[in-house]
Parts: sequence; C-alpha cells; structure tokens
Amino acid sequence: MSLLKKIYLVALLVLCEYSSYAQIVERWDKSVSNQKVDEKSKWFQDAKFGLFVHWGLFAQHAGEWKEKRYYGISEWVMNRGKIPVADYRKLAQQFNPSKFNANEWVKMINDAGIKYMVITAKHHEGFAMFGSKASDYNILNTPFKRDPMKELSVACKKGNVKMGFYYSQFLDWNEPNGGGNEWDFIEKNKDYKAYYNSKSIPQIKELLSNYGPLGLIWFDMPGGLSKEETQSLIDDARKIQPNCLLSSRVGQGLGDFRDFGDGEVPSTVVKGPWEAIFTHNDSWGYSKFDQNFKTPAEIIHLLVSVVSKGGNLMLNVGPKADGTIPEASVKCLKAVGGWLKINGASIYGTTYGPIAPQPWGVTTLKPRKLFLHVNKVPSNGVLLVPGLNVNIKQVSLLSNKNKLLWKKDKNLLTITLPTKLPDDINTVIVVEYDGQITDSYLDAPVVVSPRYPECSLEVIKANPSGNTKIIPVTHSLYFGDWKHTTCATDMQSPSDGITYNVQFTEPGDYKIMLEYNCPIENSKQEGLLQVGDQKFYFETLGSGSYDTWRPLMFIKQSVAMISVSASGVKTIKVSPVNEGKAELFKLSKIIIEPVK
Ligand code: H79
Repeated sequence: MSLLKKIYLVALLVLCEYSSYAQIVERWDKSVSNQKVDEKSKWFQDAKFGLFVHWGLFAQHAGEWKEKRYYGISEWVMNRGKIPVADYRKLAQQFNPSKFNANEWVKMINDAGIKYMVITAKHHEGFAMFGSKASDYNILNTPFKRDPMKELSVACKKGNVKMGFYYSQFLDWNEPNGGGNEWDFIEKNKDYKAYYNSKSIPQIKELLSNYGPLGLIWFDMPGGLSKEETQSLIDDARKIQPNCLLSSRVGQGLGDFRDFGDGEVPSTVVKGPWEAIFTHNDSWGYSKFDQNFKTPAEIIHLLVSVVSKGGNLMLNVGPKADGTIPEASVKCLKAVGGWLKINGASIYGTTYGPIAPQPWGVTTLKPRKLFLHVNKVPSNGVLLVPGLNVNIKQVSLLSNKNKLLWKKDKNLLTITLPTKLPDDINTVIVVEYDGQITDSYLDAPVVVSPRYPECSLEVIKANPSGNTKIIPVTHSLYFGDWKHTTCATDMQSPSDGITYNVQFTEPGDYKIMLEYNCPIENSKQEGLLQVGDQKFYFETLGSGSYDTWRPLMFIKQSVAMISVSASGVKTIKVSPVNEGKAELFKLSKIIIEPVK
C-alpha cells in the first residue's frame, strides 16, 4: 500500500473515530431526562468550563521549521515536516520557559471562572513536560530544569482548580516502537506493546502517583491495544486513583466521559458526562501564524450553547515557549470571566435546557429555575417562550434581579424586555416556576418569528425520510484544524428528503433560502421545496467540491417567497425531484427571512 494511501486510510479511521457521534447519540433521545449523575463525575458535570493547555516543544518552533512556515495545528509539525528525531530533540536543548509562573496561570483560570485544567503532559512528539524516570526525554533535562506540572498541581490545589493531564498514549514520534513515526522507523519492526510497557504505562502511573489527586486523565488517539488490554490499562489507573476520570479517547468505547471531535458541538442534548473541546484559535499548540482567535462574545455563545445541551466546554490555549500565554487568550478569558461572575448561576451546576433552541437563544435548568439565555433581542422587545406547562412564579433579570412583566397563555410565556438589556452579548432571565417542565426539546416545532432579521432551521431539527442521513460533515481549513457542520446528506431519490414542523408566530411575507454544499459536477439537479401544499421547484447550483482537507463552501439559494396568513404550524419539506446520479446536496440549513 502506498504511503499516501495509508495516510488517507489512517485519516479516515481517525475521522470516523472523531465524528461518529451520530451513531452513539440517539437524536432527541427521550431518555435524557432520566439522566443519572454518577457521584464520581458530579464535579465534572457541575464544572461546565475547563481550560485545555497544549504546551510542549512545539511551542519552541511555534509552527516554523527551517524557515518554512506551517499553517494549521503546530503540534503536528514534526509529523508534517517528517522531522528526524535527532533534529527535533534539539529543541529540548533550548527549551527554557523562564517566564512561566504557575500561580499566575491559576489566577487567570480563577478570574476566568474556569473550574478545571487539562495540560499536555506528553503530546504525540513524545516529550514529557514532567520529571519522568521512564524516559529521559523530559523537561528536567532542559535548561529549565524545573517540573512545571508539579508547580501547576500545587497552584491548582491552592486555587481550587481540578487538575488533569492530557496524555497521548499511543502516538509517540520519538520512539521506535511508538505509533506514528514512519519516517525514522519502520512500521513492520514496531512492537507497540513494548512501547506501552516501557514508556506509556509507566508514565501514566507516574502522573497518577506524583501530582496529588487528579480530576482526570485525558487520553487521545487510541491504538495498538485490544479491549482487554485497554481495560487493563484502566484497571491499573484505577488502582492508583479510583476517582480520577478517564476520557473516552482511551479507546474501545471505554472511559468515564465522552469527548466529541476536536472543535465539535453535538447538535442536540446528550446524556451523561461529556465535553466539547475547542481551541481559542485554530491551532492547539502555540503558532506564530494563527491569529484567528475567537472573540469573548463567540466564546460566551459557544459556552452557553454547549451547556444548554448538557455538556462542558473545555477551551484550549497554547502557551509560548517563554511560559506566557498569548495576550489575546488572556484578554478573552478575562472578559468571559467577567460575564460568568454575573451570570455563573445560570451555568455551573445546571442541566441541559428543556426548551428547544429559540430564535432568541437557548435555556439551562436548575430545580424550579429556568434560565433563558438571550443572545438576540426581538425587534418588538417581546420574548416568546413556548412549551411551559408549569406555574410561573416570577420572571427577573439574573444580573440585577429586576422583575420583568410577563403573561402566560396556555403554555406560551410572553415576557416584556426592558429597552436596554444589561448585557449585549448574552442577558440571562430567570424564570422561577412550580412543577416539572416537560421536555419540549424533543418534539417542539421550530419557531419562526418576523421579529428577528432571519430564522435558521438547523437540519438537526428535521425529520429525515428514505436514505437521508443527518450527520456532521468534517473538514479542515489548513491542516488538522477540524470544523464540523451538521448536514442532511444522501438525498438522491424522490422518497428521500427532510421535513420540518415550523411554528410561525405571526402572519407575514417570508423569503426562504437553502444553504448547502454542492460540487459543480453534481449541480443542475432538480429539487422541490414544499410549504404546506405550495410547491416550489428549483435547480441546484454548484458551490465547490467537498474535500476533507479544504474549506467546505456553502451557497445560499433563494427558492421561495411565501405569504403566511395566520400564525400556526406549517410543514416544510425538501426533496429531490428525480432519481439522481448523486445526492442533491449537503444541506446545512433552511433560512427564513421576513420580507421587509
Ligand atoms: O491535541 C490536539 C490534536 O493534536 C489532537 N487532538 C487535539 C486535542 C489530534 N491528534 N490527532 N488528531 C487530532 C486527529 C488526527 C488526524 C489526522 Fe491528520 C488526519 C492525522 C493524519 C491525518 C491532521 C491532519 C493531522 C495530520 C493531518
């Protein structure tokens, strides 16, 4: 098998591993409400916000090797550049993060409202960022000579931050028997078990033995072990620290909490402990060539969206080789912390929101308290909250406790917002109630209101028919910086398609657009949009091919103008007209825009 083909196969396997959540998350899972919180993972489920830290020798090259700039994830440069072990190891001779200060990091974490930190003890490059007897390729043998993991574990304990270690258990490009390096070593000579026994398992034991109680070990990229062997690795870890959680990437379907793909939020509520991992920019390790940092508003919206589905957000920063954290990340974390200081009650210790996402935002829940996260303000200042079959006691702003006017008609709560909301990014409203809210997340129609510039019907809320699949489509922009878009795919014959129930809150005229990806060669096929019994035929346009290694380009096509004469529920359906040579398109959403 050619090397290229092999890389491609590995990539496919990895992508499958990373984006297979469609198989494991039952869509709109009705049993979610009976979620049982395991005592051991309670702290994790309550924490909601973690800091991921990717720090290693890759911070020293920072994406640049021999005057070549590598765009994309910097921690993979050794692999990408096929850098010989002997050359790469020289980085260790210069590594001296003299500005590193564990207490400053923990202060930043505390100020950001972050409850746990997971730092790379060893990434795929093989270098241990801790003092290790199992391998001399470790930070004590650099000019730095200190063990930053020790310093961090002490500082975290003082600052009440749970500490966790990332450990890449299979890939190790420094070792002849480790996974991944086939430019220095010959694959057929590798003895993965020998690697596990001589380095990986001993180092995992060192981490569990020498740094006090750990919140979790974050494994990544499983390989080389059977289910029994993986279980035995887990048993060994449990013997040392029974309460330490292990990430699902330990492999073989095992582990205590679930991680999705890098940079992926599942499209719906997911039961049990889970985490979405995102990096602040596109690279995990520090890169000199990545300025694509998310703004505080983007992070707050991401956090709220993840928490409303029942998960944690673990946000990554990449410290530099001098031990400092990039200014953009420090500033952003501070701003997010400012928001959490005021609105933390609507995040920590909550469970997923029972109300389906609305045009204004999402919800989170505590017993007798429903939190409304208002990301977008309706133009008439009137907020509609459907699906509330409970007695409302009081509605108020979380930040200043000001009471708001409200009325309830059947299950629809109407709230009058003040002219100026306390927070432009996300204002939280507390609805206090009696009784048990029914989970309308599962079957509520998608709400369309003319009081917003546009309403998106995300495909996850559609019912697929025939062979249609609703799955995350994965691609990367530069190299390994995965992005995931949930799409309706495999609509190839008239019996395939997706249907929505859409609740129009008011009569009016609306423009309907489809957002999709369609390779030029598959374009010019006919599709049909049905709104109630009105039919709108259209021909697909080409937006560029789908390729995992390139940006996924979407096109917006306007296919209908409709007049809604009364508020109420309508069905909207999209399907191919003919038996196609290929799928109609990858549909990401239907956009409904009030005509102004
Ligand atoms: O630590 C960060 C990444 O370095 C790590 N996970 C996050 C948390 C990670 N390791 N592997 N992967 C993510 C997925 C690997 C995908 C691959 Fe590829 C596809 C390996 C080979 C082809 C990405 C693209 C890396 C090289 C090309």
